[in-house]
Amino acid sequence: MTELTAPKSSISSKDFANEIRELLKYEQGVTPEQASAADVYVAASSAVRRHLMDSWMKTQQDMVNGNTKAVGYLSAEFLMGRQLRNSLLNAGLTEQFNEAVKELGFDAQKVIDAEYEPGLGNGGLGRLAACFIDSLASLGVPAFGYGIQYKYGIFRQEFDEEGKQVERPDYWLANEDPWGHIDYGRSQRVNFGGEVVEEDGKRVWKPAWAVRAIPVDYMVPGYASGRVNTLRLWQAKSYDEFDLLEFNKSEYMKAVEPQVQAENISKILYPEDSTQVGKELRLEQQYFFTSASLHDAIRVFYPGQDKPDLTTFADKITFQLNDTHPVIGIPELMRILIDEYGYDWDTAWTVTTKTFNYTCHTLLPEALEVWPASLIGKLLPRHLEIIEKINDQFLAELADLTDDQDKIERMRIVTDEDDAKVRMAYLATYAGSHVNGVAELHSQLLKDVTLRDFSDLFDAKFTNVTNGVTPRRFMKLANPGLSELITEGLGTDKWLSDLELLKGLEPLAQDDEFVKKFAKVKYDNKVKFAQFAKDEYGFDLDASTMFDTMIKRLHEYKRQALKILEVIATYADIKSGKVNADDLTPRTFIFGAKSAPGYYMAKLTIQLINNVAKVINNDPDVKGKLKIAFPYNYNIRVAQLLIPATELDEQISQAGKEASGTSNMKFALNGALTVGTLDGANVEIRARVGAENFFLFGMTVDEVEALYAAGYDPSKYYEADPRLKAAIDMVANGTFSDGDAETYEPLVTDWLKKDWFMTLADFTAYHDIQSQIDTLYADQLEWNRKAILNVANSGYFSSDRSIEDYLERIWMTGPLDK
Ligand code: 26W
Repeated sequence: MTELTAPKSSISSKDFANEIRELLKYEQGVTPEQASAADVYVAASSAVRRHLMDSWMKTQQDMVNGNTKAVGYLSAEFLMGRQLRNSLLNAGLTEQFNEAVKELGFDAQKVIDAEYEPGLGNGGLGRLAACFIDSLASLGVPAFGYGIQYKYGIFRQEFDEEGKQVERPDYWLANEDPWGHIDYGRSQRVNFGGEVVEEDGKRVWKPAWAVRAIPVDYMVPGYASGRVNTLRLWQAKSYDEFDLLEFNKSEYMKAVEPQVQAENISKILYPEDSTQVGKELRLEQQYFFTSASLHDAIRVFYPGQDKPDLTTFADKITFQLNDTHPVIGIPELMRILIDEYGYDWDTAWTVTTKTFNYTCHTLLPEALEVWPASLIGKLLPRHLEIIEKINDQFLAELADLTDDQDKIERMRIVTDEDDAKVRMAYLATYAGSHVNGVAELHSQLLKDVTLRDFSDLFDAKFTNVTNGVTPRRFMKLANPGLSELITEGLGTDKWLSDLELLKGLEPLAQDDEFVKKFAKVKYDNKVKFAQFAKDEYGFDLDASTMFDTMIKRLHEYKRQALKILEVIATYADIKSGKVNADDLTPRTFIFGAKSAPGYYMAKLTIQLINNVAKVINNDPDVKGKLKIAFPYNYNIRVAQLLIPATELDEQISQAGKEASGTSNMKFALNGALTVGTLDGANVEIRARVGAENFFLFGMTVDEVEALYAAGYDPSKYYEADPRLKAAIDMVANGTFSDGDAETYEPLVTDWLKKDWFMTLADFTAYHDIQSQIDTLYADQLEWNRKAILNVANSGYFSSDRSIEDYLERIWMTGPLDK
């Protein structure tokens, strides 16, 4: 007997259909006959919100009235993905929805597809925030996600005739957003600029301008917890709608200028990933949402109190700083406590340090934010004073802890130079109670390298929380076939809220019948993806070939170049007759990647992949053997279709560069095998699924270090491996640029002269592992056994487990009472 515990609302499909009809009539003013799929999407979404309303209100009340400390997840990015299916799942309304829309004469998928995906994040960091708020709600922990409701999310990517990336604005709010509830009454004032003056012995900030932060609330329904939390995203609005003095015909544009300026703050998500963007507007965004969120928390937890006792603030809510982007919240809370509520410095410091914790998501020094003190002084003069005072206090503390003057200098939060800089990661590390990395290796490297001086002196602050992903979206919704098979295999669906139960699948890897069913699910997912790729992109994909996927932001350290060079080398082998195409496992290489708009090398790599695709896909010599598919505008929706269809997952970053990775977890949980380096969470995945079920290759962190130290010369590798040489020569000689040798010259020169991420040094090892992959793939039963073992042993990588680790190691709180 299969035990089913998934939430199921008691409402009938008929009644649900009637609710949709009502909403169509009274909200949209259309009959079901007149309605479009988009209308039905809006009405159905509103209906689901209504069903969640009681739980949401009760959760808010219990949170404020109870004594369980809440969590505030401060993040500049929340990459949520589409909401309707997820909300239906958690509200227990999936079946009713499917029936109801049918009854209304609509195709369920068309209704789902009417939702435009909110892309309010760049990649891993933003998606992690989305997984975390899902898990917090599912565990019944009272929590707020706090961020920005950008009007334009991550750009919509297109490819032009030449295969170059073109960025288009992502105006995701062009149509009605039934999920976001604007709450004008709970807006906050956020001040900027001006000066600080001395009044009655006090420092008083006289700001020059202000914007109104208006909260837009999104429900975050938990799975099977009965709890609904809030994602509160702030929208910037001007206070001065019109400056009427300016308002005559010729000055019309000028009249709306202040409004335009204020509203620019929440206009656009910076499309940068892992690089510093020292832009004034970005600092404005960071201050805007952290200031509004801190004030909001005071409003929520001390309702109606003019003189709240904020010494208890850290018992009400703990704030997690998702990377350095919200770190300006530290001096802001100091300022609020001292200037707005009259606390002394030491009391304010005690409260502030207890309130904040910091997660670092990178190892690239260029991604650790640093702001010119002059810029902070201009935008936030009072905050600069506070930061300087924190720095002074820190230096005094350090002087007590060590005699090493060089170390003290290296650790300064505010650098000692003419054009002084503020190091946000250092500020967070000093002021926060805990600092964590996002995978074991990453947390170790933070201690050994990036924040070494700090870990020497404040070791107790440092901890690790390995990332995780939500099984609701990335298994149940993305892979219904596998989910059903797992439930059948385990005899329960409880694994969706207790993912370690997947371990129970282990014996089934030896059961040939089960393995065949598993293989069938994978094959069906491939067919489904191929159909999607046909409809959406016009690709002709062959589901009988191996689906070999690399999806992630385009970055040199992630080494998409390694993958494409290996594909080119194989192509060259076939063309030159060295390899008989019939001896190779036919593969479809699938890429998905956006590049930061200003990242030249990354964009050139995209162009190269597209043009290699053009050549290879049109060459009859390799037809049916090699194919490249590069769907543009990779996003959560594409991920949900592609991950379940993938057999081989590429996680091939240079060791010591990828903080964690999270798609690696999604792939393992969906039964793909990984080819990867010992980097980020790959290390932990391999340890759990077993070395024999993971294709490991490449240098380790120590080997990378040693090679740098010895003096790295990439050209040696080029000379030593004829396949590598052939591949690079092909790029250099214009094979993929209509004979033009100039096009990829910057890439070729970089590979041969610099190759900072040692693509060439790992090339041969990467090739050598390919024949092992082919051999195993030839034995489908064995391949799928290993894939099942990956699923069975990846339960640890649930974001529920990550959140439990945060609760225990950092937040020191837990679920609300039932
Ligand atoms: C200042 C510009 C900027 C913007 C974004 C710098 C850095 C970032 C992020 C920290 C980049 C990011 O998304 N990091 C990724 O975080 C994931 C979640 O922890 C990890 O799995 C990835 O390894 C890491 O690259």
